[in-house]
Amino acid sequence: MSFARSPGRVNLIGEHIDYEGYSVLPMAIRQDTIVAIRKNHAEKVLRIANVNDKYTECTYPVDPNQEIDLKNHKWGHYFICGYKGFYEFAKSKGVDMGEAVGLDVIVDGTVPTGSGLSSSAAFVCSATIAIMAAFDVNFPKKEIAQLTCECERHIGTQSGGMDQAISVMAKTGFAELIDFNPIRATDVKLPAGGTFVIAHSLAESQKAVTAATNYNNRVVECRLASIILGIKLGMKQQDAISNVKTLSDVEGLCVSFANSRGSSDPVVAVKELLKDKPYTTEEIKEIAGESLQSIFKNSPSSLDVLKAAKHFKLHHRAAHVYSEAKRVHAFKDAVSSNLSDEDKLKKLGELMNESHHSCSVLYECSCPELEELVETCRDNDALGARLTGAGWGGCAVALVKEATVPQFILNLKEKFYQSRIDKGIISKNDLGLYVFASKPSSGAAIFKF
Ligand code: NG1
Ligand code: MG
Repeated sequence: MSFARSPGRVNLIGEHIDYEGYSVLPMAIRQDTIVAIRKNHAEKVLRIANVNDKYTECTYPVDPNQEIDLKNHKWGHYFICGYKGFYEFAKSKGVDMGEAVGLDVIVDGTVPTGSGLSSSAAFVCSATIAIMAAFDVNFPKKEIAQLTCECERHIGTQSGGMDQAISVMAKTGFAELIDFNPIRATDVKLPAGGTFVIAHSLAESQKAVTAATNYNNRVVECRLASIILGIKLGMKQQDAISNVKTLSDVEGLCVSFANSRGSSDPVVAVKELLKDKPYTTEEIKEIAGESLQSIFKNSPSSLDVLKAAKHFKLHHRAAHVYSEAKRVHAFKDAVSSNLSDEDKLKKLGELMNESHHSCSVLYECSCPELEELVETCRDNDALGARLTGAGWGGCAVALVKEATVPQFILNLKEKFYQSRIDKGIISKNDLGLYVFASKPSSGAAIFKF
């Protein structure tokens, strides 16, 4: 029997930019998902049970090439993401896995679901690591971070790699600056005297179900913005369509075109080159010289986005991504500057507030409950507050002076949660699950018996 655990995370800054190739700055939380696993040679089936009987037992065939039924979402699908991804990776490494065997699996978890704290990545990572343990295979942490990110894409979201990277590579006491291509983690020691408080807006965001209009829609919009920027910065249409995948891919062009335009700042390029009003499908086709269906022909989940979209807010989305990428570095620079701890915390709070504004106004991934919660945090002396994770519901994170944390939490209970308790939305006894202070915790681990 083997056990694996992997934690959820809170993203401190850098929202919706990992899939555009930009660095982000999350920390692991203590809440985690635990997977117990053993081989079952008698039955050729994957049997996945949960300690919480809200999640009924799921069974799947042992075939690692099985398709996941995305139209019919089940919690066990996340285990299969890990299973498929593990086999693909093992194959690419030349590991001979022999004939597939049955697995008995039990899952237990404390990461709140649909809350922007990455319960999905905690599950996918612990599942993948448990499978590695069951088959006595091991890979370095960096490779597991890359592999688990690819695993989670089997659920149909075009995820960046932040959640899996932090869940696998976190260290107690540190937030991590995560860079991509290739994945790297740099320890970030947060200034003394500040604490991050996580608070749930009580709006649940079911990302696997709303992908076409929310998460994947933004990924598609960013790709379209990059193609058009590439063309406007002098690339041939076909080159841009074939070679430009993300907004970070075109940032370099802004530098080489700086001479003629006087600025290499991509935020300025967006202002000058992308119109403020939304683009229609026809307008984009005109600029790109190719239909959107044809540009995305190899990506079924992007085609779903095109079916659901009326227009594309390219200016706003790109302006968010480039400005948010700068804020991540400003956050890291403030932490390592020679400012006093108090001034550092003030600066971090300001950057968090700016990040929230950008998520809310430019990226439109907030919701009324999150707006109210963030506002309540600021009214109660948070140094800064913002939505965290994908948004459209889920949690906010607030930076609070350590000495005032208990009072801050009491105020949130009174001003935000009490009316929800009165309406029966949550029970008073569960409040501790919805609002809590969090310290940077440790990453994934395996226990074998
Ligand atoms: P959450 O909030 O855990 O669903 C998602 C993505 C991240 C990142 C954030 C937005 C997955 C697994 N995670 O996180 O990669 O893009 O949104 O910053 O899709
Ligand atoms: Mg998730």
